[in-house]
Amino acid sequence: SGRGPDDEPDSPTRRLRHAFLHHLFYTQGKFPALATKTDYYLALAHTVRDRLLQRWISTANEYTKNGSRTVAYLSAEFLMGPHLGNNLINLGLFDDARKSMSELGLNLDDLLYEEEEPGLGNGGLGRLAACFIDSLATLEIPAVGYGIRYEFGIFHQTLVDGWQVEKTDKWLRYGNPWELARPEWSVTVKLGGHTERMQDNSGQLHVRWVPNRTVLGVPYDTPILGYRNNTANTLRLWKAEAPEAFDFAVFNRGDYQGAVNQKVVSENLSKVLYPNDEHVEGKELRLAQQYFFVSCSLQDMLRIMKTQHVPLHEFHEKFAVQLNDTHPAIGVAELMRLLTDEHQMHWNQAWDITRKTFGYTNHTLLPEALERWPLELFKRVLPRHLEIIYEINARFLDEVRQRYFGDEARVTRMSLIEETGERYVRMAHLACVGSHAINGVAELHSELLKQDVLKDFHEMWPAKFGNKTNGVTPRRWIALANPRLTRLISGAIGEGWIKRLEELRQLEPFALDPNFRAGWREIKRANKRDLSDVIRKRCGVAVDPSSMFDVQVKRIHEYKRQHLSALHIIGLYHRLKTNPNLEMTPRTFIFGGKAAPGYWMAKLIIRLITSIGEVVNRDPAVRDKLRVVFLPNFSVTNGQRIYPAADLSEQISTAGKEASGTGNMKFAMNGALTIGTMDGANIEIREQVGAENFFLFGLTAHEVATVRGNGYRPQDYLDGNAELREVISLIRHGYFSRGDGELFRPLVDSLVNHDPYCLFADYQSYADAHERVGTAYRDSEDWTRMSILNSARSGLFSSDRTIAEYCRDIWNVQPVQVPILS
Ligand code: 26V
Repeated sequence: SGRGPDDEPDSPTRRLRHAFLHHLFYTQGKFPALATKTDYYLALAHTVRDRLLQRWISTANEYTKNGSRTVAYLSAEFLMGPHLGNNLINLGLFDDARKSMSELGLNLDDLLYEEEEPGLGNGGLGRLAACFIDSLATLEIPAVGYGIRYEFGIFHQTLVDGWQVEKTDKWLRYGNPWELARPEWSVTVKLGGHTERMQDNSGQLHVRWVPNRTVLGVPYDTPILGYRNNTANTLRLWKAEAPEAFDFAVFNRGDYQGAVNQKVVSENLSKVLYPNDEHVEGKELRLAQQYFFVSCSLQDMLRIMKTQHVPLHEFHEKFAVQLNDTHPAIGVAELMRLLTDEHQMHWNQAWDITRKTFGYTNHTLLPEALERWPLELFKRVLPRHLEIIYEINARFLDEVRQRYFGDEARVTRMSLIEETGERYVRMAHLACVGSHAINGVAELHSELLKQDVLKDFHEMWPAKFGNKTNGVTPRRWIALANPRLTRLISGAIGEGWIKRLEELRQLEPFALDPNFRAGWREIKRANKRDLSDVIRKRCGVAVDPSSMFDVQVKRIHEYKRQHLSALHIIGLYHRLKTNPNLEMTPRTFIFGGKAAPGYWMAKLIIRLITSIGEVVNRDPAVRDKLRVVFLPNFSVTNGQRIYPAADLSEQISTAGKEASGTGNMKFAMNGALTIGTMDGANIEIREQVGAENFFLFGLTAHEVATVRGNGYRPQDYLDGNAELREVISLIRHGYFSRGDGELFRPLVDSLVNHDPYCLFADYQSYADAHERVGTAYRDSEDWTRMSILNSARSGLFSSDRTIAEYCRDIWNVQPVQVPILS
C-alpha cells in the first residue's frame, strides 16, 4: 500500500487503510488485482462495522444494567437505504474514509454506490420508520425497531417501451455485512388449527390453542447509530424458518417432498414484501406475515423482561410499543393471549397492561387502505385471536351501549367486527380500542381523523387523540445526500444544525448576502449537473442544468396526481406549438416512482409520462423549453441524488388525501420551493417558510368535500377551459401514442366522467401557479433568496422534533447516555 501524505503511525486514515486491506484479504479472500468493486465495498463495510461493534455492545450493556424503559417500534416496513455512508457520517469518519480510499486509488463514492439498499418498504410509511430509528438513536432513547427481514424487498423498477416492468429485488445476493443473526433468541410462532377448553383441578377454565403448524422466527440484528454519540440501537428483523423438529418428523416418514414443502411454506412468511401501498388485499399470507413478526417481537420483549427480572405486570413500564399503522395491530390480541393463556394473568389486569402498552399511529385516510380481514380467513389463520377479539369487542360494546344509551347505530359503527354484508375484522378499531394514544401524522390529517374516519372513537375518548407531524432525518437527507450544501451551511453557522435543525434559522440573514447567494446557487447548479449525468446514463436524455428542475418523486397514485402534472405539461407544449415565439422559462420535468404491480391505472400514468417525454424531447420546436424524463427505480439511493438537485418540488395531491408527505420536507430542506395544495404537511411547510415563498394552488379539503358533495361534474370544467380541452383532445387523438386513440382511453374516460381526485377542478389554478413559478425563477437572485429561506425555515421538519414529541406525549421515555468507550 502506498504511503499517504499524513502518515503518522496512528492517524485514523492510516488505521482505516490497514483495516480495509486486512478485510480485503481475510474477509473477502482477495488481493487487489482480483478484487471487484463489491469486494472493496464489503471490505470497507466490515472495517466500519468493526468500529461500531464497541458502541453496540456498550449500548446493550448500559440498557441491560439500567433496565431502561424501552420503545419498541413495530413496523411491517423499514425502508432504510444504504448503511455505509450514513454510518461513516454518524461515526465522524466520512472524510477519513474518503482519504484512505483515495490513497489506495479508490473512489469512496463508487464504493458507496456498490451497496444494494435494503428496500424493505413501499414508500412514506417505511421511510418514516427508518427516519424514526435514526432519530431515536441520536436522541439516545433506548429503542428497538421490530420488523420483517424480507428476502425480497420492494421490486426493482425498469422501463420497457415506456411501461413499468418489475424485477425481483435480490438485495441479499452478495451477503449483508450490517446484520448479525441471533439464532439463540429464536422463537416459535403458531398458526392455524383450533382451540380447546379444559378445566383444571380448581375449576379454572383454560384455553389451549392447537395449531396446525408452527414456524421459527430467527432475529437478525442491525446496529443503528446515533449521530456522533455512543448509542447504537438495534433494528431487529425476523426471518421465518421451518422448525427443525417438524421437518425431521416428516422426513423420517420418508416423505422428502413433504419435508421440503414444509420448509418452503414456512420460509414464505418472510419471503417477499407486498408491493401495494394505500390499497389492501385480503391475502392470507399477508395476515400470517403480520402475525408472525408481531408475535416474535412480543415474545422477544417477554424474554428480555425475564432476563432483567422485571415482573410480568410491569410490561407497560418496561416497554412502550408503537403500532406503525394497523399492520401490527394484531399485537393487541397477541399480548392479551400471551398474558392470559400463556401466563395465566386475569383478563382485567392483562387488558389494563395492554392498553397502557400500545400507541397507534394512523397513516392514511383512504378507505381502500384501511385494513379489514374477512372473518373466515382470520379464523383459519388465528382462531384463538378471533375469540380474544370477540371478548374484547363484547366488553367494549357494553361500554358503548352504557355510554350512548339506545344508540345501536353507533354500536354497529364502532364494533371491531363489520357485519353489513360479508363479515370482517376491523384492524383500525382494534388498534384504537387497544391503545392509550392515537395520532395522525400532520395537523390536517389528525383533524380529519377526528372528524371523519375515527369520529366515534374521538367522541368517546377525546384525550387519546393527538397529532405528531412527521419529520425526516437531516443526517441522511442533508449531511449525506448534499455534502456541498452541508459544507456551505456549516461554514456559515457551524455544525450544530445537524443535531438541532432549528439552528438553520441562523441562515436567514445570509439570504440577503449576495456572496452567500452566489455560493448557494453554484451548489444547486453542481447538484443539477450531477443529476443530469445520471439522467443521461439512465434515460438517454440530455437535460440542461440551467433549466428549472421541476421534480415529482413518490409512489404513483391517482390521489397524488402525477397525471395533473402530465396534463399541464401537455398544456405548455400546446402553447409552445401554437405560439413558437412564446417566452417560457425552460423547464426539465423529472418524475420518479413505482406503481403497485396490480394497479393498472398507475401503470398507465407512467406510460403517459414516458409517452409525453418521447414526443416532447425530440421536437425541435420545444426541446429548448421543455424536457420530460421518468427516472426509473426511484429509491432511497436515487432520492439522495434527486432532492438536492431540485428547484421545484411538486406536492400536488388532492387536498385531504395525503396524510402528511415526507418528500415535501426533504425538498424544502435542500432548498427547493414547493408548488402544492393545502394538504398534509404542505400546510405546515407553507406556514413555516412563509406564504410568499410557496406556490399554493387548488381547492382546500373542505372545498373538495363541498364540490364533490354537490355532485361534481368534471365535464363542466372541461367545457369552461379551452386549454384543458386541447390537452384532452391531443391525448384522445393519439398524439402521444402514435395515433393510437385507445391506449389512454381508460385514463381519459375516468377523468372526463368521474375524476375522483378533482384534477379538472384544480387544473386552471395549477396552471396559474406555474405561471407564477416561471416568472419567479427568472429572477434568479430572488429565487435564491427564497430557496435559502425555505431551507432556513425547515427546522421543524426534523424527525428529531417528531420523536421528541412522541417521547414526551406518548411513550414517556428518557434518554440514557452510553458511557465513553473504554
Ligand atoms: C398499506 C398496505 C396494505 C397491505 C400491503 C402493504 C401495505 C403497505 C402500506 C400500506 C399503507 C401505507 C400508508 C402510507 O404509506 N401512508 C403514508 O405515510 C407517510 C408517513 O406517515 C405519509 O407521509 C404519507 O402521506 C402517507 O401516504
